[in-house]
Amino acid sequence: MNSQHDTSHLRKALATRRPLVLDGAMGTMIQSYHLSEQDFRGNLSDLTAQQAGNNDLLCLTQPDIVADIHRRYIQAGADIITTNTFNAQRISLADYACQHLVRDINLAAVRIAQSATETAPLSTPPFVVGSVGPTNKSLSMSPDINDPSLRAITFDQLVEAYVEQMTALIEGGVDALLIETIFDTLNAKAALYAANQAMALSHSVPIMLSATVSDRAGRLLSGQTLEAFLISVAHAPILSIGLNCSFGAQDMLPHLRQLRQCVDQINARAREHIYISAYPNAGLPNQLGQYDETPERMAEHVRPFLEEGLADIIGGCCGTTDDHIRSIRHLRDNLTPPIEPARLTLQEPSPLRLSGLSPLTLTPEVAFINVGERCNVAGSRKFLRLIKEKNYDEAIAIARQQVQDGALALDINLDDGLLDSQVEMCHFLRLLAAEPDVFRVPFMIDSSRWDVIRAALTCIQGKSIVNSISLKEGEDVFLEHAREIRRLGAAVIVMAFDEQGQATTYQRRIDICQRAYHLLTQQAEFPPEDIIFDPNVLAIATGMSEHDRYALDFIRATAWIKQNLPSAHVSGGVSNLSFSFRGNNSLREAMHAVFLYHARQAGMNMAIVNPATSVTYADIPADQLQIIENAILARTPDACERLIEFSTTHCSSPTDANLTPSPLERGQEWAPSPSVTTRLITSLRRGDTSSLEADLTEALEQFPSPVAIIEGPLMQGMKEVGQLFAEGKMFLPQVVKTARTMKRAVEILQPH
Ligand code: THG
Repeated sequence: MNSQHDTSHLRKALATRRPLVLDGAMGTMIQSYHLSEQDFRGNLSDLTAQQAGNNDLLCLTQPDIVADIHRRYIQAGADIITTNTFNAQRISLADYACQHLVRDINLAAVRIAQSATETAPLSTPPFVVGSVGPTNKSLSMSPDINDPSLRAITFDQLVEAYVEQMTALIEGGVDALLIETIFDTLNAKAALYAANQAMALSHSVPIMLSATVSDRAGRLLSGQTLEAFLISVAHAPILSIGLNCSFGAQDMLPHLRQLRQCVDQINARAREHIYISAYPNAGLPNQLGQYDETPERMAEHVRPFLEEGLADIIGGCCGTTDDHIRSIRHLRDNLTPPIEPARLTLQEPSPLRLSGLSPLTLTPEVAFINVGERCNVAGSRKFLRLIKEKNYDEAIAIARQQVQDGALALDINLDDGLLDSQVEMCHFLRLLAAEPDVFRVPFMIDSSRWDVIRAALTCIQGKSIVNSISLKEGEDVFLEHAREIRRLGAAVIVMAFDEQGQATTYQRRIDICQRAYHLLTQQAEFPPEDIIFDPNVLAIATGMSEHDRYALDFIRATAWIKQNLPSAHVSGGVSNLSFSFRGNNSLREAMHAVFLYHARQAGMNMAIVNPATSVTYADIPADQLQIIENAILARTPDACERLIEFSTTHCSSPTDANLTPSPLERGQEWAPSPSVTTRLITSLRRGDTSSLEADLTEALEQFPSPVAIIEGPLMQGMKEVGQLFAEGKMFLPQVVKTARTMKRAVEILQPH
């Protein structure tokens, strides 16, 4: 190990609570040397592409300039300097035909930074952190507005590129990796996955993360809120998290306050403290795209970061120079740190935290998560047909409707013998990534195939739930899958299933869950709050008396799990319970309501359900309730027979036979019909193309010309969108959807 520090040194330095000063921008400083194309190229004459602007290449061709910049930052008072490697991975370097230089650049960059620290005036040399940028490709966003499912790169390709870079940085001897300017959480998750691999190849170093927010609402470009982002990356052992770039310090302040709150919540229950970093730009860009806030003004804007105890690491990004860092250092040295707030420590267990674009935390307030079941080719004939017909618009509409009906998460299952499940899963997830009103909730990846599960996790920026793993194939496979799920940052459902088969009795259910719990928490270091047990909801009233106690035993097992396996949760697929009564929806829904009522009392806090159901426990007529309750709780030996009898006399009409009419089939509620102009504006704002055809046809009759429609309601809609975006009330993926909708509208009008 070449590092001049023990890897815990950085953590110790942060624990003193005196904020550490990070350096400023590399790019701004390089520009001040006015280098020519030839200077960039140096003596590397075999390079064919244009190299001007390939800043990282200077580690090889102009090492003295890079060293000079580091020295200037150290002299200005930086406690931490950053290697000149922001783009030094093969994906970004491909633009300069320099992929073959990745390792050399990174090794040279660390060497240069380390040699610069030797000139430091202090007794403790500054820390050297390895800069890892986001690359110029996004894993969550399509490069083509016409094809939202397209991706310029895959997760595994990005991981491979990062492993190459990070391995060189770590072998070179950096004190930490700084994964910075994160604009897409999925890219960051790939970086974390790669860091884990790179460290296994050499040794561990702390990981620092820094995201960049791109709108006033404080979301990442890929649409996540800061809290959702934090949840998506919290599976990795991170030393610090923070913000860089984005706006100037002044505009960063509210986002930093928000981040502080989220991090404090996590720190309250964490073993290892997560620190916060902030290195803003030198103000907002001027008309020429330059950042020109003076060092003094920037320091004034940074002052509240320190006074309010918002940041533990503080430095500069675009536009900052050694003078800015000197000002910030001066500020730090002359400020008495705020009285340490009574650090929040909470005894209660950590909650389950999930995310889509928004966070979802299972707290006493959100005591129960209902997961929509309808995007399941095995559980909905309609969904299967739509996928087979490649009618993805309507398949997505099923997802959207469930969220509108109140589903807090969505189960997605594409396991079917006639489908290429992995391809379909990834395609569907990538399409959903462009649907912010769907993707705001977390997903549950439902598959019995490991390859499908793993592939799905590499397509989602949020923190998902894997549905499911089990001990079916023994402990080794179980643990291997659990560890990979952890590295990919998901929670997990464990089915009560082992080498002997599915657990159907109370005793087998609890034995398997206990065994799985111990394996996961003791051998895979799986956090118990990320484990969700499913003790098997099986059909009752099948005519076989062995099945009579299935529901009761599920409920009893639930109570046992909640009492004996701390922090773990319980879920189940509720609609399984009533399979014997297919075709009799009203009875099925009543059974589900009764089952949920009792299972929730026993501690079940998640369930896969049809979110459109309107039947509640209290609505069920007393006589019917008693019959159903007797069967579910196995109160009398003939309770299930009674229920079957009751179902034959109270069968719903045969038209009910094709099962749960989804709210979609019941028709969209567009109730008191607004004017066509209002409808078009609403469609644009929502990015909803479903009623465009009809509305535009109507508009063509009312407006003098198609152009008038474009210049009237459509432009009006776009204007509103621009306004909402400027106010931070809409975020980028929503705006992209709007643009697609506008494009579609113009296409419809084209022939006219
Ligand atoms: N545990 C876990 N995951 C699961 C289940 C579980 N995933 C799948 C399933 N069970 C839960 N999902 C459903 C979805 C639909 C139905 C049942 C369970 C259902 N569908 C109608 C039927 O088959 O009668 C079909 C209706 C239609 O075609 O529209 O009942 O237990 N972890």
